[in-house]
Amino acid sequence: MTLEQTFLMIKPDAVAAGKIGRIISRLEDTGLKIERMELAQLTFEQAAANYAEHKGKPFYDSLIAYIVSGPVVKMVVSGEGAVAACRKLMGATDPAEAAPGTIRGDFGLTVDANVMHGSDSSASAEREIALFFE
Ligand code: DAT
Ligand code: MG
Repeated sequence: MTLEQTFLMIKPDAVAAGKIGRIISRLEDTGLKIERMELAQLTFEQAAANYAEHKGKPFYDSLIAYIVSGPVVKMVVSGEGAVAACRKLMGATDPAEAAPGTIRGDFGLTVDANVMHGSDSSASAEREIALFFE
């Protein structure tokens, strides 16, 4: 394992529903360190860049509309193996399939409002941190 940074985002549904504190507690409870954190309204350009790999898929337009629909909490989080650790804490993409005890499993119901985003690799993390913080 190596000390890594990852990019996380609490999505509009979870911010609107007042789940920020409980989600952040789970990150801190495992020993991950929050290095940067900001409440922000994403621009359309940031949303499109973050989800470029999904352009053309049936859910793309609604995904972009959703992610800019209200404030999000964007974060840089660090720790040993932080990318994989955060993906594990988040659980499967679809909350209906995410295990109980995971953030998506416990705080979400449907894939179109699935509570959190987390980088899927160190390369994605580097790109996303630059996109959202630099
Ligand atoms: P993840 O967010 O777990 O990395 P992803 O990169 O495959 O998942 O998809 C990005 C986001 O797009 C996901 O968080 C929610 C949305 N999404 C994915 N598949 C979907 C689907 N079949 N229907 C609706 N939204 C979907
Ligand atoms: Mg992804």
